[in-house]
Parts: sequence; structure tokens; C-alpha cells
Amino acid sequence: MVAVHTFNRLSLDVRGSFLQNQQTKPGQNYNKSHPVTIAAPVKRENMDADLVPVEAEELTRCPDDPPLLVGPLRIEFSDPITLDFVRAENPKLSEGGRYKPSECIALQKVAIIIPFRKREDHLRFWLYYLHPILQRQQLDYGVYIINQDGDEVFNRAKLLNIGYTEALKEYDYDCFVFSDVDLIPLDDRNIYKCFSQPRHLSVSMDKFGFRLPYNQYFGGVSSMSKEQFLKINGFPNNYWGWGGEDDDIYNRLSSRGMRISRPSGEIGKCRMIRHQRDERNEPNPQRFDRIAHTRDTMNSDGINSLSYRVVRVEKDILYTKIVVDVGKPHH
Ligand code: UDH
Ligand code: NGS
Repeated sequence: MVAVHTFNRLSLDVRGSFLQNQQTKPGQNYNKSHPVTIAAPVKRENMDADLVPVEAEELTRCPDDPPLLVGPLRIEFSDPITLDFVRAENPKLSEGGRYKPSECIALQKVAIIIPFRKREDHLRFWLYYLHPILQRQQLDYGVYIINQDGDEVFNRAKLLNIGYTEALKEYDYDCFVFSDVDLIPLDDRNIYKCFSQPRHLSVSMDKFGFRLPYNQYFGGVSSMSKEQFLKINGFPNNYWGWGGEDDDIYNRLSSRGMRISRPSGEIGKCRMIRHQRDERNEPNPQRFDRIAHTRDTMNSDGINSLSYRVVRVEKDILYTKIVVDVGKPHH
């Protein structure tokens, strides 16, 4: 069915810019059973510019199984790549590492959050491999690199909380994927989106012999809807240094009655870029004590107690980098 709407000039402008990335290509109506009708402005000759009737164009929701996926991927880290090369390979991105499919309406609006400091070489590989995958997955997505400023002890989970907060200031994201910068999926059917339960995506890592190191493991790459994230008060802010923060997140989820959703071991295969331990990210001696008390601390330590300072925001076509002062541990 074709609906006809009339817009005045102002709403036409707004509508026109919204539609820029959403034109359906002829013959690409993926989901006939749930069509979403969007009015597309069509300028007619001899029309009063203030009152332009427009006709609707049908744009349908993207399918649950994106048709462009290829399955297993070849992933290598031997040849270095440049950011300019990655930029040239991804002409459909817009400022800030944003993309949405033009052929259908994405099922989810996904913010990809990457905790980061001094891993430029890993980031280049991540951007090179992930952008094409995320586009084939037909996601409406944005890439946020949350870069801890200075040389204090690293705080991965706090950076993830900051990423959640900052991404939501930009766009009405409904799903958050939290990914280490050194993990690349080996199969594009591992969709970087949210599910009815919190999702663990990096279930089959090469460094663990393509299996889980333990059943409750929730590190590497995970996804959560806004509702799931808020139900656990986000992530802990006080795990300084390496280890335990992912176990704390697991404890939060299970204490709120949620279960972990996972892809199969085959589809969940991924490769980690080998590296040495970073400076200022030594194992945190307090981690065992902290994960023993998640239930006591999670209501007061989380997204409701987050404080930080944005130092600088860098917009690249490949990503939004937010440099943040996360403070330092209280002794
Ligand atoms: N990260 C940084 N910079 C840092 C520390 C961590 O960007 O200085 C980020 C990055 O996204 C990384 C994630 O935090 O992927 C997790 O940190 P990690 O890679 O250090 O953790 P992982 O468990 O490695 O992967 C721990 C050190 C292993 C040393 C092995 C020596 N053979
Ligand atoms: C556990 C850590 C997790 C970590 C996992 C895998 O022991 O934070 O190992 O680490 N938990 C604690 O230390 C309490 S890895 O092999 O990737 O370095 O994610």
C-alpha cells in the first residue's frame, strides 16, 4: 500500500536528510510480511515549493538472516595495513564510524564500544576486518573507541561504562557490543547484535584452543541491550588493572536472573592478535576479593556512580575516539 503525505518545507527538509541513507534499491524488499512504510519526498514540476506532496516508498525491515553473509573468514595479521587503506575500502561509512544499510531498515541500532590505550596496530586490524563484517550484517552501527588518557592503571570496565554513556548521548542506540581491540571473529554469522539474554560472542578463541576456558567466562566480546545493561547497574568502576571485571559482570547478570546466550562453537570462533602484557595493566591483586562480593557492591558501584571527564573527541570516518580521564584507584 502506498501512503501519501504532505509536508511543508521544514518537515520536508528533515525527512529528506533522514531518508538519505535509506533508499531501497529496486527489487530489494526483504521482508514482505512486515513492511514499514516511509514517506519519500518526490518533487513534482510546477508545484508550490511550500506545499510539496510526496509519495511513499516502501522500505522493509532487514531480514533476520542477512543475505550477504559468507560464513568462515580468513583472518591474518602478517601484513600491516594503513588507516588510509581501510578508509578507502569502506566508502559507505559516515563520520564517526557510522553506517546503516541503504537496502532495508536495520533490526537494531548498535554501539560498538572498544576499551583502548596505545594499541594502534591492533585497532587498524580491527577496523579493517570488522567494518565490512558489520556492514554485511546489515546493522545500523557506530564504533566508539574509549581511550584512557594518561598512564594510570588501566580500567577496562569503567571505559565500557563510559562508552555506553557517551554513545547514548549521540544516538538512540538500543544495543551495545563491548569488544576488546584484539579480537576478530572468524565467521560473519556471529552477528554483533543483542539477543533476549546477554550475549557472549567470543566463545571459541584460538588462544584457548577454540573452546571456553571456563563455563562462566564472559570476557572478550559481549553484547547487551540497554535494558539488560541497566538491570545490572552497568559494569563495576573499581577494577583497576588486569582481571576479574568480566567475572564481576557475569556475577551481576546471574544475580539478576539472566542467562548467557552464546553462538555455537563453530560460528563463535575468533582470533586474538598476540601481544605482551601492557604496561600499567598488571594483574589486580584485589580481583578475587572483589568478585566474591559482587552482590553486595553492584547496587552502589556501576553506571549510577560513574564519574569521568572527557578530554577530547576525535571524529574519523572509521571511528569516534573519546579520550577520557578515568581518575585513579583510591588506596
Ligand atoms: N587494553 C588496551 N590497552 C592497554 C590494556 C588493555 O587497549 O594498555 C584494552 C584492549 O582493548 C584489550 C583489552 O583492553 O584487548 C583487554 O586487555 P588485555 O588484552 O591486556 O587482556 P588479555 O586478557 O591479555 O587479552 C592479558 C595479557 C596477556 C599477556 C600474555 C603474554 N604472553
Ligand atoms: C580469569 C580472569 C578473567 C580473564 C580470564 C581469561 O582467570 O578476568 O581468566 O584470561 N579472572 C580472574 O582473574 C578473577 S586470559 O587467559 O584471557 O588472560 O578474562
